[in-house]
Amino acid sequence: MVTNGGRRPEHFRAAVFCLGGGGVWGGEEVGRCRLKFFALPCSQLRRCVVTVGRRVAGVIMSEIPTNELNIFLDVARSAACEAGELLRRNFGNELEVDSKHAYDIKLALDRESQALITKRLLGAFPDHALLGEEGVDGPADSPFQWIVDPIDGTVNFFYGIPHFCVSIALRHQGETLVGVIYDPNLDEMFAVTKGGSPTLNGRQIRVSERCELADSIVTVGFAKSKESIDQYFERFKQISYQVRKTRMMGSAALALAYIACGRLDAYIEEQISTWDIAAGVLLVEVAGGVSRTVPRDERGEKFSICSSNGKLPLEQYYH
Ligand code: 2AM
Ligand code: CA
Repeated sequence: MVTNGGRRPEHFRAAVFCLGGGGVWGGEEVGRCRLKFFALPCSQLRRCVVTVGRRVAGVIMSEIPTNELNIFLDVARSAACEAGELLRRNFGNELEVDSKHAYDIKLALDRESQALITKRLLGAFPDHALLGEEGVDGPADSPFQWIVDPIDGTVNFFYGIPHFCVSIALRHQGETLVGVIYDPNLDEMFAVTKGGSPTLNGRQIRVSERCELADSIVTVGFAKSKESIDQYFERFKQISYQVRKTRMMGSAALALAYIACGRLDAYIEEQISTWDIAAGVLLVEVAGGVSRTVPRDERGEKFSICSSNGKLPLEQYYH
């Protein structure tokens, strides 16, 4: 990616500095400028600064090589599998409840699952950061950040409904590069890397082809405050008139995974957390769909979302 702050590239002569140094590797024409890239070990070739005289004219972000993404993906997959196994073993057992609110439950197992995932991910990548539903870990200034939901669908889990999952994503400087969603009940592993092929248990998946609302199945979710339930009910009524069926299944991550593989056509939710949707949004995007997210808090952790196969006329639900 090359940015030049809106200036027309033919108006300046550029020099490129690669953070970390190295020899010349190649170049690229941008307008009339020839930008030089530098040969560096792949792990260092992240960011080049383009300068004109003393001014920074732009930044070149390099792609993280596929083999490196696949290493991240493998570690994420095995951490999700291990956490899924922990959930499967505990499903149906007497559970220790950490806290109960009017609309939500937190289990000791949420924390245990996140601790296990953290150990695996930061054990493999100690310089990475981690943001999970149950807290943060690792160096806060790391450009790499794992986004973890150790149980998505905790209420389902607690009530013995076998529809919950583990969701893990990796972001690099805010861009999601890797996502896995593992459903331990069905032993279904959804996995994706940016620019790769999204898969379900190793087989390539794609969003549905349905383009009429009347043919579609849309899953919806409500935020847990009274105000938002009251407000959202009207929209729920409206969409129910338009589509074949609505569903409320209780796991945002699985809703997105199901869109990515064509089981569902859209998902609309008023307020959802970043760890619920980080992996799923990448899955949907790479599988051919689209997701509109609108921030709902200042910390950037809560969003409204309208995600679909990209073929349905859902603009009115873009919040
Ligand atoms: P959880 O099971 O990880 O808590 C249910 O519609 C979805 O909403 C689930 O993915 C659930 O995630 C999520 N959810 C639960 N509590 C929430 C909250 N307070 N705000 C936003 N989303 C929440
Ligand atoms: Ca959770």
